[in-house]
Amino acid sequence: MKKLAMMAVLLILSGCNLRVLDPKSQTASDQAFLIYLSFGIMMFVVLVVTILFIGFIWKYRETEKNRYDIPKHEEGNRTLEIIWTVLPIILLIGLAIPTVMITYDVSDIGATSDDTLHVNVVAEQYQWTFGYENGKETHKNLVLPVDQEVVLHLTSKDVIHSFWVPKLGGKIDVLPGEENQMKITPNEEGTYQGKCAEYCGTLHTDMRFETEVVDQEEFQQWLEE
Ligand SMILES: [Cu+2]
Repeated sequence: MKKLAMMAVLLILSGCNLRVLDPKSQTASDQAFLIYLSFGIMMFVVLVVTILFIGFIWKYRETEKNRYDIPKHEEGNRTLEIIWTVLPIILLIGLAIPTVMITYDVSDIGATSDDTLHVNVVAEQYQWTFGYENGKETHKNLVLPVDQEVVLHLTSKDVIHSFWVPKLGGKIDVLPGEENQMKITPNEEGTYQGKCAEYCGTLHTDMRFETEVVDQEEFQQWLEE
């Protein structure tokens, strides 16, 4: 009982500041759209199957009249076969097209413009280093300008970490010896919690950080400080 109560408390406390599906960037909005789309398609399938299931149970229930009937044997039904082959294909195409488009767009670093901001994100046990183009470095706070395209270049010095700011985008692995990239355009000012989402050692929890999205002027000022 005590254990259960403690687990409940942990669950409630741990969920405080890392809210998912509350997008504050274009990338996060696109990803949220994909989640809602796949959930919608899934619920549609569940609904249709449930209605048919209940309908058939009712239609073919035992009654006084049919108790001793032997059902006619159906040797395949072309219309039905076509429907349940084609319908899932259509649903999957409807899911695949936006998924591929958004996934490629989020990681299409080649399509950036001249005023894209590039930030080097280096993970190590147990801290992040956010490096800007003018040489400025921070550890606990990643500061980004609002409404500007940002490309994060993510690498690790040791083990596998995972960069995660739920309100700005999904998790992305940070690997040693390899660079992963992520394109985000924050569209609302504010402070968003971030963390390492891959257990990387004893002080893994130290890898929390804050992402501050500020207006352009404030950002330039901060950058030159
Ligand atoms: Cu880590």
